Amino acid sequence: MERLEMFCYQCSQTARGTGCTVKGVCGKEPTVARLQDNLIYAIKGMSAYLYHARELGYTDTEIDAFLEKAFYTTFTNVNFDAESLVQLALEAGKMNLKTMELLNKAHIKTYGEPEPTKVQTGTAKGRGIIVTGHGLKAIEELLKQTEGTGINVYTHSEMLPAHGYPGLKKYKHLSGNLGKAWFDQKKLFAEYPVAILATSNCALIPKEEYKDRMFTTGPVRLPGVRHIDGYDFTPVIEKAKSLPELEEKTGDIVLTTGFSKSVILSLAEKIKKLVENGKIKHFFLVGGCDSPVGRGNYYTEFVKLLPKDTVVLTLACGKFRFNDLELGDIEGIPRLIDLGQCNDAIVAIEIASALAELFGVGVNELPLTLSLSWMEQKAVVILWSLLAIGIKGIYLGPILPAWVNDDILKVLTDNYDIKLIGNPVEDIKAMLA
Ligand code: SF3
Repeated sequence: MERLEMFCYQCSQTARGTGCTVKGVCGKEPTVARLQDNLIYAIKGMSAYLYHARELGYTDTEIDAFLEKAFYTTFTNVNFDAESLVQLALEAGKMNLKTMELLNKAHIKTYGEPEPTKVQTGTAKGRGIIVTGHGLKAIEELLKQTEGTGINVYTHSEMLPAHGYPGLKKYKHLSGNLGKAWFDQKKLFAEYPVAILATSNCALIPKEEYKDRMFTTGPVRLPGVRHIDGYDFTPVIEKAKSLPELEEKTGDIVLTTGFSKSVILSLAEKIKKLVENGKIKHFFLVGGCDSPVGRGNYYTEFVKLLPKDTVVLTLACGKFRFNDLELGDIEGIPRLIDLGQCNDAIVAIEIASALAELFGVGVNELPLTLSLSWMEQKAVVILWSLLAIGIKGIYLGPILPAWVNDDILKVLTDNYDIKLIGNPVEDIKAMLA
């Protein structure tokens, strides 16, 4: 049967709509199509943060209106103007700052402000549930419902920061963390015979061997996996009870998470003195969405090679490349500071602004370099948030997203001094220079 394909209004031929990269087949300027893709990724990322804020009762009509406008703009036949699509991406970045602020407020009002917390890796004796994704509301409900059942709840990947929130860490059966960034799921979930709950994006289609003990909630759906609407996790708990107990096997690594804005700002005067005395030479923000492709181990090497008089702020799952390293401290200031999930980029921005004020300089004049990994829709919108507030000289890696062509890269490098990661030794030399 003949099928109606997507129709391109520019060249009157069937086309892929956005994402066309073949100049001459679809007459639409590829850069415009790529900028539309960029905008779609940005609003997807923002929507995810907004979704989690709404779960906790926080909404904002200005953000809703922007999403509507931006999404409409990605029609194939409504905006052919590259310049205005770049402006819209910047607007998306600004609106994402508002969205991340809203989510940060929702998290803090609901669970308290995070506090530095040691998180054990490995397993405790007993039955268990692993929770992956970004949904704090889902893990909270699960913790409530598993209290007193003897089931241990483990975090995975972006759920690690849950351990820092007073309203979540009060549950003693929030046992620890298993695994690293999102893409180790297949190996990790096959290894531990426990129930699994996926709460947000970055869930992978499961292997047969653990499909029957995996559950999704919220926006996540996986083929053959039972979905839970709302927050009644009885089926997850019943499944966990039917599975064998795990043995106590304490991991060698203890992670630390939960550095909030207040914690860092309470140390601001001390940090200022250490900088003035030359004991802290430079700050790095290293993090973002980790990727299994490209040179992800660049970030491990990078952090290992940093001089001992430097401090690393981190967030999102990119930190699993190096958050098991013992970096020590500089007169009580930890050299590795985990600020939380990717949406906590807003905390990093607020800290950088506060430090800039303290030193009486602009953020770009601080001894601070941002080196971000990206892979995900959320990383795209966070990048535009940083560009929207005028941050320059960001290093990006491990690979460029597919929608960046030479023209877009030129805009990013000319206007924002974006650099691509290279060799960690050379990069560190250049950053410190
Ligand atoms: Fe990104 Fe999935 Fe890890 Fe939230 S969104 S960080 S990859």
